[in-house]
Amino acid sequence: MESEKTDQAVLIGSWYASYTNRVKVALKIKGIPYEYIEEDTTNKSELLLRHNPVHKKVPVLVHNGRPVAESLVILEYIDEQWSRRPRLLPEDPYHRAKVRFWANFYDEKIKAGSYSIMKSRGKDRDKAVDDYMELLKVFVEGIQRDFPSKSPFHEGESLGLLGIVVGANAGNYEAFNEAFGLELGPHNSPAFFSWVDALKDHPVMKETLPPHHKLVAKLKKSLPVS
Ligand SMILES: N[C@@H](CCC(=O)N[C@@H](CS)C(=O)NCC(=O)O)C(=O)O
Repeated sequence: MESEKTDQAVLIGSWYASYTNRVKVALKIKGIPYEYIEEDTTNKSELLLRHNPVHKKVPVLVHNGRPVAESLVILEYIDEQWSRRPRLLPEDPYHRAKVRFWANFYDEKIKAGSYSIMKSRGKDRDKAVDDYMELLKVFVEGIQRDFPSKSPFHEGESLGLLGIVVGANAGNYEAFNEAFGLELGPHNSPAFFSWVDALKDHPVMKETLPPHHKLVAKLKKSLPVS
């Protein structure tokens, strides 16, 4: 259903959060005008708490006054609500299921793995990096197995849901390396980082990813105290 003349989309988010940036990319890909409200997650607003009382997290998309929370849910909502625009999910139900599966794997395992790296030091850090590489291997092999002939990161000419999820997060890997003294890159997983390098060069992704130095400074603040 599209009633664009009366549509009002408001995104509550945080500039550094890839969860927020994936929603920004989806709205831009779909060409949906939106108002953006920056949230300070260290001092949560009444607006955020009212619209996401369960998780109290960004992002929240408020569409015509009605809130939708959880970024993957929001991406699917955007795709269904503005269905005539470039699709974010494939037409084929099996491929849709596989895209959802790998997007969930990315959030539950790979993003969680990067938090483990951020929180650890010394030998624990080395172990966290090894575990992270193992997860990337599982991801790469799974994608290659499930999508042997077609990239799951694009839908036609546009970025698809999985491309948005991976690009908005791993597209920051150079800032992650600089902030945490790491050297993650193509030598670890040529396939994964070649996908990421292509995704972060997409014009919409490029204009949406946070500025490198600003993100490095923000990430450094999350370093554990030794
Ligand atoms: N599963 C959620 C995760 C969102 C999330 O973790 N948001 C962070 C920003 S990086 C947040 O709001 N953190 C504030 C907090 O945890 O209190 C989603 O996909 O939207």
